[in-house]
Amino acid sequence: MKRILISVVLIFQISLVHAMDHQKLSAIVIHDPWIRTAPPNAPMLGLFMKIRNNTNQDIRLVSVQATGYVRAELHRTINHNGIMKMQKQSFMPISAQGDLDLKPGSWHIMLIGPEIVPKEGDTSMIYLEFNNGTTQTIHVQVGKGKIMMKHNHYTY
Ligand SMILES: [Cu+2]
Repeated sequence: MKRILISVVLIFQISLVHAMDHQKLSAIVIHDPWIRTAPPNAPMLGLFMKIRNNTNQDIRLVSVQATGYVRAELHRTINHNGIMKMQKQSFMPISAQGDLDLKPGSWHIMLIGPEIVPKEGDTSMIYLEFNNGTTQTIHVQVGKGKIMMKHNHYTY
Protein backbone atom coordinates (compact mmCIF):
# COMPACT_ATOMS: atom_id res chain seq x y z
CA MET A 1 0.00 0.00 0.00
CA LYS A 2 2.77 2.36 0.97
CA ARG A 3 4.59 1.62 -2.27
CA ILE A 4 1.47 2.39 -4.30
CA LEU A 5 1.06 5.68 -2.48
CA ILE A 6 4.65 6.63 -3.21
CA SER A 7 4.14 5.79 -6.87
CA VAL A 8 1.00 7.89 -7.02
CA VAL A 9 2.80 10.81 -5.41
CA LEU A 10 5.68 10.40 -7.84
CA ILE A 11 3.40 10.30 -10.86
CA PHE A 12 1.60 13.37 -9.59
CA GLN A 13 4.88 15.22 -9.15
CA ILE A 14 6.09 14.19 -12.58
CA SER A 15 2.89 15.39 -14.21
CA LEU A 16 3.14 18.67 -12.30
CA VAL A 17 6.65 19.21 -13.61
CA HIS A 18 5.37 18.36 -17.06
CA ALA A 19 2.53 20.84 -16.81
CA MET A 20 4.94 23.57 -15.68
CA ASP A 21 7.33 22.76 -18.51
CA HIS A 22 4.52 22.95 -20.96
CA GLN A 23 3.37 26.28 -19.58
CA LYS A 24 6.88 27.64 -19.87
CA LEU A 25 7.21 26.42 -23.45
CA SER A 26 3.96 27.94 -24.59
CA ALA A 27 4.44 31.33 -22.92
CA ILE A 28 5.07 32.76 -26.37
CA VAL A 29 3.34 31.14 -29.33
CA ILE A 30 4.07 31.88 -32.98
CA HIS A 31 1.14 31.49 -35.35
CA ASP A 32 1.16 31.19 -39.16
CA PRO A 33 4.66 32.44 -39.97
CA TRP A 34 5.44 33.00 -43.66
CA ILE A 35 8.06 34.64 -45.86
CA ARG A 36 6.73 36.47 -48.87
CA THR A 37 7.88 35.34 -52.29
CA ALA A 38 10.15 37.82 -54.04
CA PRO A 39 11.78 38.27 -57.46
CA PRO A 40 15.12 36.41 -58.00
CA ASN A 41 17.16 39.61 -57.58
CA ALA A 42 15.35 40.85 -54.45
CA PRO A 43 17.73 42.37 -51.88
CA MET A 44 15.33 41.60 -49.01
CA LEU A 45 12.23 39.60 -48.12
CA GLY A 46 9.40 40.19 -45.66
CA LEU A 47 8.69 37.75 -42.81
CA PHE A 48 5.28 37.81 -41.16
CA MET A 49 3.57 35.97 -38.29
CA LYS A 50 1.34 36.44 -35.29
CA ILE A 51 3.10 36.45 -31.92
CA ARG A 52 0.98 35.52 -28.90
CA ASN A 53 2.12 36.40 -25.39
CA ASN A 54 0.43 34.12 -22.84
CA THR A 55 2.25 35.62 -19.87
CA ASN A 56 1.19 38.43 -17.55
CA GLN A 57 4.27 40.45 -18.47
CA ASP A 58 4.81 42.71 -21.46
CA ILE A 59 7.45 41.09 -23.64
CA ARG A 60 9.69 42.49 -26.35
CA LEU A 61 11.02 40.71 -29.39
CA VAL A 62 14.56 42.05 -29.41
CA SER A 63 16.43 40.21 -32.13
CA VAL A 64 16.01 37.88 -35.06
CA GLN A 65 18.48 35.77 -37.01
CA ALA A 66 17.74 33.80 -40.14
CA THR A 67 19.73 31.09 -41.89
CA GLY A 68 20.60 32.07 -45.46
CA TYR A 69 20.50 35.83 -44.88
CA VAL A 70 23.14 38.38 -43.95
CA ARG A 71 20.91 39.79 -41.22
CA ALA A 72 17.34 40.37 -40.10
CA GLU A 73 15.85 43.65 -38.90
CA LEU A 74 12.70 44.56 -37.01
CA HIS A 75 10.66 46.94 -39.15
CA ARG A 76 7.42 48.82 -39.02
CA THR A 77 5.71 50.43 -41.99
CA ILE A 78 4.08 53.74 -41.17
CA ASN A 79 2.00 56.14 -43.19
CA HIS A 80 3.96 59.39 -43.35
CA ASN A 81 1.85 62.09 -45.05
CA GLY A 82 0.31 59.50 -47.34
CA ILE A 83 3.61 57.81 -48.13
CA MET A 84 4.26 54.35 -46.73
CA LYS A 85 7.69 54.19 -45.15
CA MET A 86 9.56 51.39 -43.40
CA GLN A 87 11.26 52.25 -40.14
CA LYS A 88 13.76 50.10 -38.33
CA GLN A 89 12.72 49.36 -34.74
CA SER A 90 14.88 48.35 -31.80
CA PHE A 91 12.20 45.96 -30.53
CA MET A 92 8.64 44.75 -31.08
CA PRO A 93 6.25 45.00 -28.10
CA ILE A 94 3.89 42.13 -27.32
CA SER A 95 1.63 43.15 -24.46
CA ALA A 96 0.76 40.83 -21.57
CA GLN A 97 -1.90 38.33 -22.69
CA GLY A 98 -1.84 40.04 -26.06
CA ASP A 99 -0.89 39.50 -29.69
CA LEU A 100 1.29 41.33 -32.16
CA ASP A 101 0.33 40.92 -35.79
CA LEU A 102 3.23 41.08 -38.20
CA LYS A 103 1.68 41.70 -41.62
CA PRO A 104 2.30 43.59 -44.85
CA GLY A 105 1.97 47.35 -44.32
CA SER A 106 2.59 47.05 -40.59
CA TRP A 107 5.08 45.38 -38.24
CA HIS A 108 7.33 42.92 -40.09
CA ILE A 109 10.73 41.30 -40.00
CA MET A 110 13.00 42.21 -42.88
CA LEU A 111 15.27 39.42 -44.04
CA ILE A 112 18.19 41.22 -45.65
CA GLY A 113 20.81 39.92 -48.07
CA PRO A 114 19.63 36.45 -49.09
CA GLU A 115 22.45 34.14 -50.20
CA ILE A 116 20.02 32.93 -52.85
CA VAL A 117 16.49 34.31 -53.09
CA PRO A 118 14.33 31.35 -52.01
CA LYS A 119 11.54 29.95 -54.15
CA GLU A 120 7.99 29.33 -53.07
CA GLY A 121 7.91 26.32 -50.75
CA ASP A 122 11.53 26.73 -49.57
CA THR A 123 12.00 27.00 -45.82
CA SER A 124 14.27 29.04 -43.61
CA MET A 125 15.21 28.57 -39.96
CA ILE A 126 14.43 31.63 -37.91
CA TYR A 127 15.67 32.35 -34.37
CA LEU A 128 13.63 34.78 -32.31
CA GLU A 129 14.98 36.25 -29.08
CA PHE A 130 12.79 37.89 -26.47
CA ASN A 131 13.78 40.18 -23.60
CA ASN A 132 12.50 37.74 -20.98
CA GLY A 133 15.33 35.38 -21.87
CA THR A 134 13.34 33.00 -24.04
CA THR A 135 14.20 32.08 -27.58
CA GLN A 136 12.21 30.34 -30.28
CA THR A 137 13.37 28.53 -33.37
CA ILE A 138 10.84 28.22 -36.14
CA HIS A 139 10.89 26.81 -39.66
CA VAL A 140 9.19 29.19 -42.03
CA GLN A 141 8.04 28.50 -45.55
CA VAL A 142 8.10 30.93 -48.44
CA GLY A 143 4.65 31.55 -49.85
CA LYS A 144 2.36 34.06 -51.41
CA GLY A 145 0.29 34.52 -48.24
CA LYS A 146 -2.34 37.16 -48.12
CA ILE A 147 -0.81 39.63 -50.50
CA MET A 148 -1.78 43.21 -49.91
CA MET A 149 -1.28 45.15 -53.08
CA LYS A 150 -1.68 48.87 -53.11
CA HIS A 151 -1.50 50.71 -56.42
CA ASN A 152 0.21 47.69 -57.94
CA HIS A 153 3.27 47.73 -55.72
CA TYR A 154 4.17 45.88 -52.58
CA THR A 155 4.26 47.64 -49.27
CA TYR A 156 6.45 45.91 -46.75
CU1 LIG B 1 10.99 46.37 -43.93
